[in-house]
Amino acid sequence: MVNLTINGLPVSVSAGTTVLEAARSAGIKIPSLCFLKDANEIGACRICVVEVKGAKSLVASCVYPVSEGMEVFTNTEKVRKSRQLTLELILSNHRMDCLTCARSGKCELQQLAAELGIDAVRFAADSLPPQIEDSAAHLVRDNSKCVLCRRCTAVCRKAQEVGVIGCNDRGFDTHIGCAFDRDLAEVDCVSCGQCIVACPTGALQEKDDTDKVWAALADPAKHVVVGPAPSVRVTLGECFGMPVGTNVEGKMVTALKRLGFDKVFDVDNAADFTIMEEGTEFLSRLQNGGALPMITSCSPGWIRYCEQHHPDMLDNLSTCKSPQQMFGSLVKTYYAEKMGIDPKDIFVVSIMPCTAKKYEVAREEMRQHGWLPVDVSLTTRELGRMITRAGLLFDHLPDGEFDEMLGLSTGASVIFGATGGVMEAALRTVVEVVTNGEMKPLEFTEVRGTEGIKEASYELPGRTVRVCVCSGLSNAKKVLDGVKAGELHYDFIEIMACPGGCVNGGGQPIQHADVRNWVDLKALRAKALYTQDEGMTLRKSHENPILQQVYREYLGEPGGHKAHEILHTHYIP
Ligand code: HC1
Ligand code: SF4
Repeated sequence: MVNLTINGLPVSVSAGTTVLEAARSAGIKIPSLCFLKDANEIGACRICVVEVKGAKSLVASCVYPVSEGMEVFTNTEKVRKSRQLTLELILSNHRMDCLTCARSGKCELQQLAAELGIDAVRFAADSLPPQIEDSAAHLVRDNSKCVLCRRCTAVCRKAQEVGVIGCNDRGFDTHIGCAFDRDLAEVDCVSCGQCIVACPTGALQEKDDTDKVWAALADPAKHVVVGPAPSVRVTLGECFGMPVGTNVEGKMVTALKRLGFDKVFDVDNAADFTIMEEGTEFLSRLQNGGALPMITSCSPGWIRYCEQHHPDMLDNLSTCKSPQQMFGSLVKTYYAEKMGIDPKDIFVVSIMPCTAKKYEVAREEMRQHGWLPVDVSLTTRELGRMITRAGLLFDHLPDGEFDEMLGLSTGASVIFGATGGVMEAALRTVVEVVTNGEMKPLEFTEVRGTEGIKEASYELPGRTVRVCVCSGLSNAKKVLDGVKAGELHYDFIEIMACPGGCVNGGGQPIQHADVRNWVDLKALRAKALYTQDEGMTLRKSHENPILQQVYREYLGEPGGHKAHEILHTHYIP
């Protein structure tokens, strides 16, 4: 252990700890801006400076390691003045339209200004014009609000190993963009949105599609159907200040009904369909031959990455549509027929933790009979804004229930939102079908947890099945490189583009670095899903009575001709 003092208090921490972390452990907050733990530790912004006795100048505490006998001062006049001046200089080059900024109230710069006592802007630039880049389906960049912290470029390069954004030019001209200032839509961005949730300001935000939904809700000719993704129920509460990991399923359903949707179904129900189809497909590939390892296809950011970087693996992808797309397809076929509504009059909205879903809904190979299954995909954040705009006091809402028909789901689908959840859900069904009996235990704990890569083997009659679960595209790359090199051998792989899976998607509520650096969002949100699963009576997709009914009445056999027509797709290199 290393012993030091911070503001005169004795502190003891392990070697290698930074001054910022040591202060935190002693209950002292050092403000920071560019620091994002494990992603961006570059000490560039100089907001986190402190005095260290004997050091020639102030030091950046986020990268400065502790040493024995060190004396640190985090709150001297010199420190306060330096932080204020640094922040004033950042603000001098920042377009401050806080009143109308999408990040207002959730902006780290705004919070810092308040915490550091900036009550006037001495060096305000003449009004800076917006610098909008909105070529991609999922994201809008406004560099007039960028503080050059480089958190976005770090996550894109390190966590995702996509690396399509970086610093262009030098000095006062430095700005974030793609190489040669090409538009984001022209490069290999996978639309994951991890850069958005890493951004401290309003420089990056999702493309807001709420107006399209308000318009549909106001159109009497439209029958508007909505379905939220598995993980949204355990994150939406954060938009309203609730603790991370609060399950608000009932309030969310009531909010959707009060917003005026004609039917509130559940994408969890579609996730059960995904398991039936994907499980059947996997067994068929095992028994009849087919490209192995089979790889899950629900994460559109991953699909895009696969198309761009591993086109030779496209045959390995499951042909199943994602639950989002199965949901839209079932609404516009089965539900439309049952209700006698022309699918062209149905407007399907999905609520997703994901920005890549905005890109997925418009993929042309999803088109059926002239319509696209999902009309608009909103992020959790956009739904939060709609609820606020409608004047619904979220914490006052009573619990509601999903509408029948496509609203009933099982615990297997609930856990889809966490990394390993799709694999576990599939195993619950596959193992039971193969062993032809009640399976115990129900939990496949080996594939749970937030590690980026997990593997396990299961003994099925006649063969061992080797599975792998990975999240974050840098991990996907490692696994795929290993598979191609013949070093890793799996039969079934789950890949989610976002680290930790959908609970940590790029469309999830914004949490400041001040929270993200110290709280494991992925683990807390996932825990809420596993807790919901534990409390459910039905926990295996094949036990869902709605599924059984829809297959009986409409789809025929899982993996059969009609199921293929409605629930599957194909990806072409
Ligand atoms: Fe996901 Fe999926 S788990 S990809 O995170 O397979 O977005 O929550 O809806 O489609 O079900 C996302 C979540 C989600 C799909 C499902
Ligand atoms: Fe990189 Fe994802 Fe942002 Fe695209 S959306 S720039 S891939 S982090």
